Parts: sequence; structure tokens; C-alpha cells
Amino acid sequence: MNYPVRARTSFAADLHAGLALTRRSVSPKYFYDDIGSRLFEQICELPEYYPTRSELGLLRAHAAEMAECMGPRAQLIEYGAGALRKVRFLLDRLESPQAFVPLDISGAHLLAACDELQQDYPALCIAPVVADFTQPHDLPPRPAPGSGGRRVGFFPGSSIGNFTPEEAQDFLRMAAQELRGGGLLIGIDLIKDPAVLHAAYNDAAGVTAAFNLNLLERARRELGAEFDADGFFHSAFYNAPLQRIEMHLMSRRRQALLLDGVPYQFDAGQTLHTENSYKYSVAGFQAQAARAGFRPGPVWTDEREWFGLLWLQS
Ligand code: AVJ
Repeated sequence: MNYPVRARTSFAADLHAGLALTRRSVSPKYFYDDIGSRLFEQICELPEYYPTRSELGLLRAHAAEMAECMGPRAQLIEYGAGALRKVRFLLDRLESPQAFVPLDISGAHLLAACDELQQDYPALCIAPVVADFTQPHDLPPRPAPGSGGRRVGFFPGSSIGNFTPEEAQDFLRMAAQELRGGGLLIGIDLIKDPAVLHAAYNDAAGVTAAFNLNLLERARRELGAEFDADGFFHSAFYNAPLQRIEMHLMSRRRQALLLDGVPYQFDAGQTLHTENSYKYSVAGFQAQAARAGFRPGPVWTDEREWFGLLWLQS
């Protein structure tokens, strides 16, 4: 395994900037410290949270066709790697992959997952990159021109749902360049009954609430932020006109959150917006990807059409 490439993040600077806005917000990428990454894995097991199960079902059933799209000797880039569970279905079917390159912002988590993967795939070249993949990042060199292998991408979990349409476009344009001559296998959460969506982000066990609140707890742990532990609560709802779930941390009362000595006043009911999770139609997403330089390819969806995996040719 190669030595990972390190990148810095700036939680403190971004949190200050987000708290200074009229509509306070912070990037959901800051959910994923070690505790947050673990909570997210718990979310994926929840009965109400269908995306992970739906996508795993699609991978189980169709990984051979997906691997076929990627071709032999592929260099497989995974954007936002997490626990590295889903990619195993592809690795089991890929013909002599050249390398597997998982990118993730959570370093400790990524390296632990790579160690585990390496044990089960001892011959696989794993080259992890600790980086925010929305920012310029290093990658290993492309497969040699004569090798017949292509650089291909895997972006599962509907992680692209966290991006605004403009950010999604930026990502797709970057990926189309980075993966030119190959393609991208991407998971998207599909537009559906809002009641189903609501339940997925308001689970009965309260894991999603803990995941959301961990963002503030992380600010307390890492940045020394001061606030009442019970001063904020989890709020998640479907914004139908914008086709997205919104998650917020809502203040129960008038109070101040203190960050580096700066007091940020919250009124009762005022929120810190922590996440958007956009839902797409297959045709709508393909049209957007086409504007970024991808040609639409095969599509796999579950029976209820709740989740889709799309192959996009670059
Ligand atoms: C990892 C962004 C796909 O939007 O469903 C799950 C994150 N947030 N529950 C999603 C999440 C609350 C998840 N993504």
C-alpha cells in the first residue's frame, strides 16, 4: 500500500464563515470525523434508510455488467470511500484491475478500511488518497497507454446528493476530465413519495439525529466551541420544490454559541443548515451529466425505482 497523500481541511474557518451568514450553514463534509463516520455506518443499517440496501442489491445483482462497462486493467477511483464495502462487488468482477484508488476526507477511517480490504484482496494495488475530492487532488498516473486499461470512477451512495446543482455540475465536469476515455458509475437517490424520504431522515432510533448533532459535538471537541448540549435539536424535512431533503440543527431557545471567543446568537427556532440531500430523476441526471461531457450508458434501478446506479461514459 502506498503512503497516503495528506490534505488539510479548515473546519474552524468554514464554521466561522457559515455562522456569519444570514442563513447559517456548514458543509456536510464535516459530519465525517471518526465518530460521525461510525454513526453514518449505523444509518446505513436502519430499516428506514433504504438507499444503502437498494444500492447493495443492485451491486449484488449486476456487478458483472458494471465491471464489463469498466473494462480490463482499469484504474478504479472511488470518490468518498467510507467503509469500502460496496466496491468489493466490483473488485470481485473486474478483470485484472491496475489499481484501486479510494479518496476520502476521513484519514483514520480510510486507512483502517484499506487495511481490511487489503487482507481480503492481497494482490490488489491499493493507493488511498486522504483528500477532499471536491478540491484539486493528486491521483496516481493513468494506466499506461499500451496497457489497454482505463481510468474509471465509482461514486456510490448518492453522495452527489449533498452537492447543490452547481456543485454537482462542477464535480461532474472535473470527473469527466479526470476520467476521460473511461467512465463513471454513480449512485443517485431517485425522486419518490415524500413520506418515504421523510422517514429515511427521521429514523425512530434517533441515529440520524445523533449524526446531525455530532457536528456540533465535533466543534466542541476539536475547536473548543461552547454551547448547551441540549440547546439544539435535529430537524429534517423534504423541500419538494427544490427536490431535496434538508437537515438543520435548530435552536430550542435564544442562546449564544461561542467559537474562538466569538458569540453567535441564535433565536429560538433559528437553525444551522447542515445538509442537503438532492433527489433526481434518471433522465434529469443524465441530462445534467451530458452537459458536463458524459454520454449516458446503462442504468440499473431497483423494482420500486427508489435508487439508481448509472454508467456514464466520458
Ligand atoms: C451520504 C449524503 C448520501 O444524503 O442520504 C444520511 C447522508 N444524511 N442520513 C444522504 C445522510 C442523513 C447521505 N449521503
